[in-house]
Order: sequence, then C-alpha cells, then structure tokens
Amino acid sequence: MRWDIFCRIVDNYGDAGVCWRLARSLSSLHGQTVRIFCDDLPTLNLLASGTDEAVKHQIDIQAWEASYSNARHPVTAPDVVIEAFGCDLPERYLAGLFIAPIKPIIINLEYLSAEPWVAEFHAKASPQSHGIAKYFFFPGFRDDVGGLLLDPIPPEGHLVAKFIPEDLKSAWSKLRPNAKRISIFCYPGIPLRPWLEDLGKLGENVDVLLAHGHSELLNAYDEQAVQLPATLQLLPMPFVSQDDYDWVLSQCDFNIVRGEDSFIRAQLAGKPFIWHIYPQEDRAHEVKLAAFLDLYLESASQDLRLSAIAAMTWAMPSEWSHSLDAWNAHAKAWRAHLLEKQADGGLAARLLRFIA
Ligand code: TRH
Repeated sequence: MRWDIFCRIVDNYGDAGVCWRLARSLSSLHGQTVRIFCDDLPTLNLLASGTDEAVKHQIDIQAWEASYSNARHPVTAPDVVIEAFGCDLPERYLAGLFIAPIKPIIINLEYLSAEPWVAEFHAKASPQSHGIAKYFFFPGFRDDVGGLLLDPIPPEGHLVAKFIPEDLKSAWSKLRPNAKRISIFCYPGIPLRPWLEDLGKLGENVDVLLAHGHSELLNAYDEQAVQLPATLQLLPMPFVSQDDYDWVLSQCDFNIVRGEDSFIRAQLAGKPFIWHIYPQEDRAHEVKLAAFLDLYLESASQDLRLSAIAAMTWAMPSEWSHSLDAWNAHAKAWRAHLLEKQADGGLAARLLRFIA
C-alpha cells in the first residue's frame, strides 16, 4: 500500500522521531511505499541521517507544501494517510483526496499512554463532514491498543562497543574504564545539579553523557556555582542521529530519557532509567506517569517499587541507589516482557492489520 505520513514538528524532536520510526518500519519491515511530508526537513533529516542508506532510500521525504502541489492529480492519492499527533492535513491536500477515485483511510496517530481509558478510544471512527473515513489509533503497552514502535530492536545491552559512531568518538575517548556510565536527555525544570551532586557523593566514578544542549541546561541551574564532586565527569555529546542515540542508551548503565520515543528506547536498552515525562499544564503527565509505573512495576518487590517511584519523581540517587541491582534485573526482564507482548510486530504491524 501507499502511505502518506504528515509530521508537524510542534516542539522538540519527538514528532519527527516517531514519524521516522514508523516510516522505516512500514517500509523496511513490511514493504510499504511511504512518503513523509514534514514542516521541518532539517530536523527530520538529522534524525534520519544514521539510518542505513538502503532503508532510507526507500522512503520519500518531502516538504509539507509538496503534499498539495500535485493535489489536482488524484492518481497520487495514497491508500492510507497518517496524521501524526492530530496535525491537521493541509486543505489543498485534502481537496485532492476528495476527487481521488478511491478514497484513502485517514489515521490520527495519537500520543502514547499506558492509561486504561485508551483501550476504549483506540481504533474508533472519527466521523468527518467530508466523508473520508478517519480513525483514532492509540499506541500503547496492552494487547487491546495500538502497540509500540520497536524498530530497530537493539541487541541486549552490552558495554563493550565494537563500533563507535563517528560523532561520538570524541566523548567516548574520554570515558574512564572503571566508571559507571549514565546518559541524560531531559527537559528543563528538574533539580539536575543537586541530583548530580548527590550522585557524585555515592563514591563511585560516574561518566555522565549529556545530550546536546544539556551543558547549558546545567549551567542555568548553577546559581551557587557549586563544584560537582570529582567522581563525576561530564561529557557533552553533539546532537546525533536517532540510531546513534539508540546506541548510546544501550551503552550506558542508567539513562534519563524524556518524551515518548526515547522513553521506549530506554526500555528496549534493558537498563534502569528515569522517564522525564513531557510536562503538561494541567498535570495530566502525572497521571500518565503513574499509569506507566503501575504496569512497569507490577511484578517488582515492594522495595524496588518504592525506589523506582522515588527515582522517577526526582528523589536524590542516595535515596534509591541501594535498589540498582534489583532494578537492573527488573529492567532486563521488562525488556523481555515488552518484546514478548509485542511479538506480533508492535505498532506498525497492528496498524497494517487494522487497515486490512
Ligand atoms: O524530543 P522529545 O521531548 O519529544 C517530545 C515528545 O514526543 C512529547 O511526547 C511530545 O509531546 C513533544 O515532543 C511534542 O522526546 P522524544 O519523544 O524522546 O524524542 C526525541 C527524539 O530525538 C528521539 O527519536 C531520539 C532522538 N534523538 C536523536 O536523534 N539524537 C539525539 O542526540 C537525541 C538526544 C535524541
């Protein structure tokens, strides 16, 4: 089938990250013909830059406006249109669909949530006055929702890197062999500096890989210019491609991630992590986080449950680090559980079955 994916980058990288992952899964795993129309090509191209050329070559990446320059030719109408995160389709593109001999199905790909209500809304029709069928599609963890974007599934976490991506060679050359390794990709507004000070006092050497822009984020908190403990080494990274960022997560002992794409990648890396969920004004993110933790910690001991909840709500590492061994084992088991639950192919495969 032919697919058009519409990606409007509202803020950050998540919109592009999710659309690119979906596009590559549909194309490389399921042989679909995919075009992406995006309003920020430099960001999309940057994320996609590490993807295998043979895979990338199959996906047609186009500017948003290119979607309607041919709107008068119904032959260009696809079988499926994805509106990622409810981005409205350009009117002129839609006008082209009205005159297409066979109408496509429009899918509104929603945000990922572990909340139970999602199952009631997943795959429901969203009647449109223009008459073209449109459905909600909710990603999620449970069997009765839209699944997760897993591709490419990383190998089980390993700390000995055979191949170091070019952009990361400088940071990697400074890693200390006896140090633990953590990566940090978060939003502003968390107590990052006190968190790091506390971590540094635990007595172990820790190399801290900071995602692009995070050194500045840290300095913004540096009101009292407190020196970080000597056990810590901060290593800024450039913005790397999506594949290279995935690789970083699997090379670390612990990851701080955010949004929804890096959140799933941290789980697939099979390591303990903190999810800095995208903050919403009405605090809806707190409910979302709690729903995820209910699932994630369902089989955990009471001690690990309390520690992981403390960590995810920014308690200092000294309050929960005693649980790290148990958390490590849990993270590996959770990875295996996720892969088993999504053995049907996850989001891309469920989407294909739904369309069929
Ligand atoms: O960038 P994000 O904060 O995106 C957010 C979320 O998607 C959020 O739910 C949404 O509402 C908002 O955007 C609009 O976090 P996320 O989802 O983890 O996406 C980051 C993407 O960037 C992910 O695909 C990984 C990728 N990435 C790189 O490719 N290179 C890098 O160096 C880094 C740090 C990330």
